[in-house]
Amino acid sequence: MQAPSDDAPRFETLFGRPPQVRVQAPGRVNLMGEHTDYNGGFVLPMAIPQQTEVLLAPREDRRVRAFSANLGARGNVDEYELGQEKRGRGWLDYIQGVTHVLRAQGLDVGGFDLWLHSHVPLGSGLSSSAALEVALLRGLREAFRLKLDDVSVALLGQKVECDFVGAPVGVMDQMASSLAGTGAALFLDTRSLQYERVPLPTGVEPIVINSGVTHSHAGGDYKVRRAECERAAAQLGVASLRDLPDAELPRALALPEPLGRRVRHVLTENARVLETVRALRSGDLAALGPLLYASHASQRDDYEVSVPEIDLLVDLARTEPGVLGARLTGGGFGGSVVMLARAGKGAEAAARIVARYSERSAHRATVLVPESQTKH
Ligand code: GAF
Repeated sequence: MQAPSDDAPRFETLFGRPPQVRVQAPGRVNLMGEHTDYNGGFVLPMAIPQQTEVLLAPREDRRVRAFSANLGARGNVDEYELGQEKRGRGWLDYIQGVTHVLRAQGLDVGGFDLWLHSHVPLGSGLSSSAALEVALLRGLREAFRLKLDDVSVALLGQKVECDFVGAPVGVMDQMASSLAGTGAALFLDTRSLQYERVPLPTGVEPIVINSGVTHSHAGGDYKVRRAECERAAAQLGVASLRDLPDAELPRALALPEPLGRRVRHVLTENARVLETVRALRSGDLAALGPLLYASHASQRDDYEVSVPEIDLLVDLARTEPGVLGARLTGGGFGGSVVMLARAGKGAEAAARIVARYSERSAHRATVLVPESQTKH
């Protein structure tokens, strides 16, 4: 797990007093189950070692003063008054969103000075925004003794996105950041919120490579996909695609393009999560690769959320004998690829893939996992 950087002295220089609370929350990588969460389906994320750090100190007044270390020399302390949160201030929206939703739940907090430092690359499909929301909610829980369990923290983080930032996301990322670890996947039923931790078999290790192509879920494409699923569900007479039996797929495929393909992705992806959980539990390594590649093909062809750079990384994975399989992870339209490799083979395979990617792409890919390859 990433060691905390020493931001406390910088907090003190900036705000004139030491921080009282210091917490972190991780980004996530999803092994299987993409675009299933807002359809009430299954997901299988893990935490990544990269975290977002929050340092804060409560104030006597109702002012919030926030600084992002990621903005470096360009960054200022941005401020607002509690109760006067207004959307449209860039990264500060995530902070304003947290205090806004807490108040809406009757959980009022006082003012505070805040230092943020994300080691999760922004726009990489690895949930830097969920890590920020969960880290800040953890920090405020500690500083103001809020009675919130980890599931409530995740649900509030999702509300920040949906109700304030304007990104109608599912609950996977915040649940992963709040509840998952790096050694086991979190098998989550997003409808009931029941979850189980499924350890990776000893013979397998994950690889996570950021393509360098960034995305934003407050942008149009993610919303369009979600709306397509809702339209398909309505036309098929179910409240959510989770309620559609597999036997109904032919009826879905008769819907106007592209709705049938969107439904096919969601139904087959849910099945792939269940199958991946079975393979992980039974140590059936041979089954994992085909599942990952099938998920990628489904995201690329049926759900249409991939981009050429991501497809290139997945193709390069196929040339590595130590790599079992690969797929786009996260919301798509850029972002990162997750691979499963034979234990001990990941670092070298990832380095070769990134080197060959750089020969064929204008973007710079970086290896986030295994962590020994990580550059902060
Ligand atoms: C993004 C969203 F935030 C998640 O809720 C999920 O829908 C994911 O895209 C796609 O699986 O990360």
